[in-house]
Amino acid sequence: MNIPIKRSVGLAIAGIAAVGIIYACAGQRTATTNLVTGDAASKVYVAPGSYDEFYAFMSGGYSGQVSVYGLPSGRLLKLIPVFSQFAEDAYGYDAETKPLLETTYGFVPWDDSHHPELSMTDGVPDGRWLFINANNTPRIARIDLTRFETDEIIQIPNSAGGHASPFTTPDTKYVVSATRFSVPIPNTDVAIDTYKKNFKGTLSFITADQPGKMDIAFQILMPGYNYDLGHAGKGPSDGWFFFTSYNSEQANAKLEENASQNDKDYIAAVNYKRAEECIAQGVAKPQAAEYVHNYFDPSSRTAKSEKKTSVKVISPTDCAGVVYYLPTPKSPHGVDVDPTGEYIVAGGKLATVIPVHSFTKLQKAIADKAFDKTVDGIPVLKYDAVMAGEVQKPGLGPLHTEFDGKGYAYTSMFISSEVVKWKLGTWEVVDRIPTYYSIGHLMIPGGDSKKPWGKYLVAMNKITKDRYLPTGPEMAQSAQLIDISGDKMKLLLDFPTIGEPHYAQAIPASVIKDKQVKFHKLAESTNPWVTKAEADGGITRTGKKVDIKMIAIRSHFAPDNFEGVQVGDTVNFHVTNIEQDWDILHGFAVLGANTSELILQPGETRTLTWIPKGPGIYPFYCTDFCSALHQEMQGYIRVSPAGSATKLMANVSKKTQAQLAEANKEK
Ligand code: RUQ
Ligand code: CUA
Repeated sequence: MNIPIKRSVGLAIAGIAAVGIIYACAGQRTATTNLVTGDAASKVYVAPGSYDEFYAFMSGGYSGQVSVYGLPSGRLLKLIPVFSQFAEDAYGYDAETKPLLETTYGFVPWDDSHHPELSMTDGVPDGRWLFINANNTPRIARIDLTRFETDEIIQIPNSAGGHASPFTTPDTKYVVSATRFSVPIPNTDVAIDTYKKNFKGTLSFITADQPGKMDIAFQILMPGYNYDLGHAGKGPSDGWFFFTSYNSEQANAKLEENASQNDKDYIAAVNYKRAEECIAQGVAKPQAAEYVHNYFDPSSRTAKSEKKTSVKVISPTDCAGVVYYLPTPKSPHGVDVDPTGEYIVAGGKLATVIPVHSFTKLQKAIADKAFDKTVDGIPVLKYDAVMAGEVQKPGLGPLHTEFDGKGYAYTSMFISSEVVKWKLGTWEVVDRIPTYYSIGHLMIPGGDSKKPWGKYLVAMNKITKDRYLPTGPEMAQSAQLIDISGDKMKLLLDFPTIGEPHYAQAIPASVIKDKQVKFHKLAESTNPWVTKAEADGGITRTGKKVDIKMIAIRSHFAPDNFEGVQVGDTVNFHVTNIEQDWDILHGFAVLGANTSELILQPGETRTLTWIPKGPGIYPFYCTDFCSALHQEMQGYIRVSPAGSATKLMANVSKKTQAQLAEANKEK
């Protein structure tokens, strides 16, 4: 096996030999290059003017966003702002999108997003929406894939870390979020060393298939472990959800050591249809819990934030059969269900095997009551009774598994930096390929669904080191495209990524590309501040608030001169781009603004709020090179001292000051 990196056995972590990696140095580059076979370049070459075959959606990790790449080229197509402010298009800065970032902790302009998940119909990605989780302030966002925009964000109450999220059910009825950190529920002031007594976990099921109405359907109260990842069942296991947990030791300090003691932790197998029955029978107790739901209405293109006050919580002790624990070796991380829905594959970070559970056996074990014990009302099934098989000697540090739909599974090996291909049913390793370096997630388009498009695999690597021209102490994270169409995996391409992509999903371009909105119909805009025609703009004063309505079109603003603003005023520029043509955007920026510019899609209205600091003349201009006369697209606003006699003026064509005053009166 030609692995161009040297390995040396490193220190032992919790009794498992970890492997330290010495990264390839320049002298070894030839070996690396040899891994790329002769036709690799032609396989990733997408000629200028041609389209890629797949859209790939990568999480931004600590950037809080989603980035969209074309595959196989690895070209970056777009960055979709989700949980973090994004000055490039005013997301989270302008009045229209700011409410999306509201939480019960106030305005939170950042998060850590790990797992993009496409909506599905009958277990197959359908390209309607993309969901993504926020890890730090637990939330789930829904992105509309006709516009590539964040439309909705729901906060998860009774949760302290939204990591196992937002995996979807095969019909997208629910997306889920499990708390990574257990905390007192409801959260309250207790001594940390009362962990075992007071700390609990929750698994949340969130209704996801009705735009504008995402909500917490119910939560299941769980033992105080750490919940890590999840995946829905499908086919025969449809109606079930599987979540990994670690720290079944319930340690509250030095988890590195103290949460690695037990030989096995658990996968929680949740029968959510059973949960629905219990709710129908009134078993769930409504609990006071504050959280917010934020929705960007596509017709006004304005977001609103609303507060919610209660959730339904089920305790497994009151709803028998809702949760079972499957013992799983050594702090499992990923849990993935194969396309047939029979096999549940765990990634045991510190395990020496890849354990696979059988759904058929799980059903039988429940019927036979093959239990070891019960934890907080949750029966723990016998390992041997549910085990389908173990992949022996797969490598070190198995994390995540995806499937090609042809009977093979591909598992990322963090410690030994490789992808391992193995056969479902026989559990034999059939191929392996090194990654550069320290792979986390891997992704096959549709690779966690019923119908994978098993042509490519993308490895998402944590460490980049020498793969690109150096850029100081921090290097970009790196993805690698691997051809999995044949028996042997073939490395095709490296491409740098933004933030830290944890997981990604991809879908054939044909599913999405022809459904794109090209512009927003001005006639249908319900934005309260829309200006639909050139002559309809103006300036109005309400106390110390001044509202300016104006249009942008190639190559001017109208009105483009304003007077009558005073120091101490708050000025809202409500700018409408009245273009009705694809990809014709305008921007708006004003001297001395303490916020980002606006970027206006054709047919939309956005608002920049500006508080002038002193008297003078302030220019504003279009920031998007929209036309030959883009540099002429400008205007002035005059600011006078407080109490000045300067009259309100907007140079609206043919509108007199008297008419303006009259229009003002009507308001
Ligand atoms: S994970 S640490 Cu998806 Cu492997 Cu977030
Ligand atoms: Cu409009 Cu430049």
